Amino acid sequence: MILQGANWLLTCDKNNTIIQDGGIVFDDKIIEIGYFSQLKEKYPNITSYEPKQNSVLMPGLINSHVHLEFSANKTTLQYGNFMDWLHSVIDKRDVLIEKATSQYIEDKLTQMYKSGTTSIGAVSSYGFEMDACLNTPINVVYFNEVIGSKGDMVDTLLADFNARLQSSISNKNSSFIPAIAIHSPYSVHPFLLREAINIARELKLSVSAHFLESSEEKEWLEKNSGGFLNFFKNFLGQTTAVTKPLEFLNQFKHLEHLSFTHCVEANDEELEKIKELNATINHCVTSNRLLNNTKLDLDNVNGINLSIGTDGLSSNNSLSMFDELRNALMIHTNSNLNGLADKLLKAATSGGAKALGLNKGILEKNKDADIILFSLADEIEEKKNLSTHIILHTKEVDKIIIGGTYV
Ligand code: MCF
Ligand code: FE
Repeated sequence: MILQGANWLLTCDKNNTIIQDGGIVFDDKIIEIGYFSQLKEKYPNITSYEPKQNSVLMPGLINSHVHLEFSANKTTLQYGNFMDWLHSVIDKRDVLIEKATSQYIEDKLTQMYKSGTTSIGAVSSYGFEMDACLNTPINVVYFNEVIGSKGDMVDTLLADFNARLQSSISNKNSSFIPAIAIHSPYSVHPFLLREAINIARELKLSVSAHFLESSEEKEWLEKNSGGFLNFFKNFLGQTTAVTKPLEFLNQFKHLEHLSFTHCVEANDEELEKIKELNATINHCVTSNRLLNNTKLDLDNVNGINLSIGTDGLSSNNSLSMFDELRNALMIHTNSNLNGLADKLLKAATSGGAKALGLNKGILEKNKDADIILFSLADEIEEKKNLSTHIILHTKEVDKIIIGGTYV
């Protein structure tokens, strides 16, 4: 059992409770939080670390949506237009995937925990990054992706998906949790969708899907026209979309941990459905900007759980959650700054935990002890600025605790 103190303890609970000169007692789970001095009296015989000046304790960050297999991209893929990006991914994915060796991905994961991330939702297209995910101390919810819209390919694709899923299930442990990703409404045949979701229900797996990321996707699904028409005609010989947006959402009933990534083009009815499904929106603001998509209207998603994802290095220049949070803080210019910063930290912790189905993301009794500790350069004059300054100034953290162990 350990007592760790800090000047500022952010619980990231629903009231955004902050304890000044706080402390946390933990083993693999959190045992108690409170004032450091009181905890020190109550637990006089355990190892304890005094609060350092301007130190902050908070839950480890949860990156709810990342594609590690595309980590080798830096200047290869095209940004600035969604269709150009998609074409470039299809053109270059083999090259990129070959470059991203297990060691390369493990190094990225190391950078991720050094910058405060203790859990991720990793979308796996091929299963090539599984070893790296098994070797990292980061908790990984491993989303085996199902993709393919052509009717005559569904049996092969389902068999391939099942093989990857089974392989991840055989490696399951307390920090490697198999899950299912549906690529998107435009790219997954209704049969594959139904099968994959049935498996998720049966095995109680978390599910995630990209949803209404671009205006081109929306136009294709609603009107069978726009930038996607040529794409589908040329690559797959299809001239109509395999589903409508609401039809797609309606397949996701009775799943406990469900998230939709992007949703920037979702209308009120679709957002209402997402809410009814008790699903989370994975917000990936940098990816949306780089692929020329619009930004999520945060005022419109009230009542829907929000989480933060970096997406992959296929649509970002960083996998650091603090970099992502800084971008989110800068892009959402309509929101009140300090209120937005509070909301973002909650989305990056408890919001992500709900999306992935983890008992983490809040500093409270009985949650897993996934905690980060770092120090601000100077004193906080106004408590209401705390989240803003954390987001602005934090690049790496000083201590990372995952499941009660210092990493
Ligand atoms: O979230 C971004 C943009 N939207 C869709 N897909 C991806 C993203 N980053 C990587 N991907 C992957 C996806 O998982 O790109 C591949 C899929 O396996 C090809 S999409 C035709
Ligand atoms: Fe993605």
